[in-house]
Amino acid sequence: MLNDVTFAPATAGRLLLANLGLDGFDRGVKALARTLGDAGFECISTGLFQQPSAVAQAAVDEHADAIAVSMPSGGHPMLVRMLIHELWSRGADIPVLLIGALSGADQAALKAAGAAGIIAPGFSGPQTIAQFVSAVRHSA
Ligand code: B12
Repeated sequence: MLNDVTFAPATAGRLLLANLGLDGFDRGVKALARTLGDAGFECISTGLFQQPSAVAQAAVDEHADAIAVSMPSGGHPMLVRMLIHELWSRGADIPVLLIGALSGADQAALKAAGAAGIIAPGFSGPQTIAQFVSAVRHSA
C-alpha cells in the first residue's frame, strides 16, 4: 500500500532538443536524447522541421534549462541566430548548444550572436554530457 511519501525523481535539468528548418535528421537527436536521459536529464523533443520562433516558445513554455540544436545538414548560422533573437525577444536567457562541422568564421559569428556552446561532430558521450551539465549550471 502507498503511504504519503512524495516521489520526485531527481533531474540534472530540463533540455529541449530541436531540429530547425528543413533539417531532416532525427536519428542523431534520438541517440542524443538517450545519452542525456541516461545521464539524468529530462529531454523534450520538438520534432523535425521547426521554426526558430516555435522552438523559442516551446523552450519558454517547457521551462527548459538549455536547448540542444541538432542539425547535421549544416544550416546553423542563420537559423540559430534567429532562435537566439526569438529567445531574447521573449526575455528568455536560455543557453543554446549546437552540434555541427562549422567553419571558424561561422563559429565566431555564432558565439558573437550568443550561442553558449558549439560542439564538433565526434565528441564523446561523456564530453557531450559535461557540456550540458556546465550549461545548465551557468543558467541556474
Ligand atoms: C543517415 C544519413 C541521412 C539520412 C537521415 C535519416 C534520419 N532519419 O536521420 C537521410 C537519407 C534522410 C539523409 C539525407 C540527407 N543528407 Co545525410 N547523412 C546521413 C549519415 C550517413 C549518417 C547520419 C546519422 O544518422 N548518424 C547516426 C547518428 C546517431 O549520429 P549523429 O547524427 O552524428 O548524432 C550523434 C552526435 O552527433 C550527437 N548529437 C546529435 N545532435 C546533437 C546536438 C547537440 C547539441 C550535441 C551536443 C550532440 C548531438 O548525438 C548523436 C549520438 O552520438 C551522414 C554521414 C555520417 N556518417 O554522419 C550523412 C550526412 C549528415 N548527410 C549529408 C547530406 C548532405 C544530406 C542531404 C542534404 C543529401 C541531399 N542532397 O539530399 C540530405 C538532407 C536531408 C534533410 N532534410 O536534412 C551530409 C551533411 C554535410 C554537411 N553538413 O555539410 C553528411 C555528413 C554526409 C556527407 N559526408 O556529405 N542523410
